[in-house]
Order: sequence, then C-alpha cells, then structure tokens
Amino acid sequence: APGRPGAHGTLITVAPTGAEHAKADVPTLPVTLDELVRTARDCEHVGAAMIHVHVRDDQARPTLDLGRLRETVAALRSETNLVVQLSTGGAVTDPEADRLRVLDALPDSASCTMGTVNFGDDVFLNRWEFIVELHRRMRERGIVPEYEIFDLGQLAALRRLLDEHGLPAGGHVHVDLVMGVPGGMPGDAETLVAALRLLPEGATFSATGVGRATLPVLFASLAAGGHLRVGMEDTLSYARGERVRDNAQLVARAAGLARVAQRPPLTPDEVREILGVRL
Ligand code: KMH
Ligand code: ZN
Repeated sequence: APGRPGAHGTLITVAPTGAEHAKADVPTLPVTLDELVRTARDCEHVGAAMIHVHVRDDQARPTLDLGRLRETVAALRSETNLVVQLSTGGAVTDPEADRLRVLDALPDSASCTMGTVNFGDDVFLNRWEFIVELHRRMRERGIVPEYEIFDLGQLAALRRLLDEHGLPAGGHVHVDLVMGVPGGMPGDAETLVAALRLLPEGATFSATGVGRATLPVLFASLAAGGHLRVGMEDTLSYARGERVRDNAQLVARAAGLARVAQRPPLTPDEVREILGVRL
C-alpha cells in the first residue's frame, strides 16, 4: 500500500450534498450555489482537495440542469482551488441522456458508476453501453473519471472497461469505493481488503462508508494506504446520537485522522498531479 501513488498523503474528497436527502429534513444541507460555495471554501480550509458535486433546483430538488452545472463549476473554480468533480450518477430516477449531458459542463473530474446496484428500495441503473459512453465522452473532453464502485463485481467490470476501451483521460485510474449502501457491498475492513485485491494495477482508491459504515471504512482505508471521501451525501450522524453540524466538521475529522496516520491531507495541486487532472 505505501507504494500507491500519493500514499504519502491523503486525498480528502468532500461530497457535501448528494441527491438523496431532503433540505426540509436536513436544514444544514448545502443546496443553493451560495451555500455550496461557502461549504466548499470551509472544507478546503480544513483539508479537502476535491469536491463531489450534486446540484439542486430552486425548490432544493436534485437537478442535472446544464446551466446550473456550468455556473456551479465556474463558481467553485473562481472561489476555491478544489478539484471539481460532477456527479453523473444524479438521482436514481435521472435519464441516461441527462446524465451524459453533465459532461458538457466540462468539470475537472466526473463520477462513473461501474454497474447496476440495488440502492435501498430503488435501483441505480448503469447499463454497460451507458458506462462505455460515459468513459468515451470523458476521454474525448479530457475529464478525469472517478470510477464509483458499489459492489465487488463492479471492479471486474472496470477491468473489462479498461481492457476493451483503454485508459481514461489523464492516463491514471482512480476508484472510489462506496460501501454500506443497502444493496451494495458492506462497509467493513474485510470487504475493503477484498476490493483492493481486485483493483487494477497502479490504481489509487478512496473509500466512503455510508451511515454507520462511515468510521470503519475511514479507518480501514487509511490503514490500507487509501484516500477518503466524507460528507453529508453519505453521513448525517457525527457520533452516536449526534447529528453532523456541517461538512467541514467531517472534513476536519478526516484530516485530523489522516495526520495521526502520518498521511496528511494532499493539496488540490498534488491531487491534480496524481490523478492526471489538467492544470
Ligand atoms: N445518487 C446516487 C443514485 C454518483 O454521484 O455518481 C448515485 C450517486 C453516485 O451518488
Ligand atoms: Zn454522488
């Protein structure tokens, strides 16, 4: 693990919003552009290097509106130095055409989920042809993918994608293990180690645990030389019986633990170099 690119430090990605939580239930969720930019600045200040972005409309509902995505990318670029990653996952009901159009907003990076998975009571559909099209368009536009892995079979799909369609933009493979989604792989150290055995050679990985998998996955990833994703998309509870105050609280905790592990937070520019994001 210490031999992985960037393993001297820790990439901390913040996923501040997601598509699943309602603003009415979670008033501190950043949903407006203003709230998002403020969150991004606060999170950068305490150690985040990348932001995984879902946007909301004026009613705080998830949207893939291209104008809003473009405006968001521009604002995050001008107000922070964070690597800006847009979600192409959207919400479980979003049509493929809308999800592909996200790439027209030209972010630094975008997510690319490597297969279909049960997602709570819903199905998060990712057909093979759709995955290939995401990969192809990202390479065409110079957008660096982050391959989202919800289950172990999706790592076999990633190998197939790279074998059949070649390396992504930037020439480097970066994976995010999303663990503990009901319907996906469990969020524990044993499963994380099993996933690592299936990673393509030379790939870097981050991991995030959803809900109560948050801390086990965070510790397991740090111990294995991996990077971290944290944020209110994945976790609303800070400790037993204690709600998350804001995203920066989660980033600050991750940064502190990364320092304890002697793998301090990487800067956005270090992350650009590791992931092959154009400057
Ligand atoms: N909202 C989930 C259905 C991604 O951002 O790429 C999918 C998701 C993954 O959050
Ligand atoms: Zn997401």
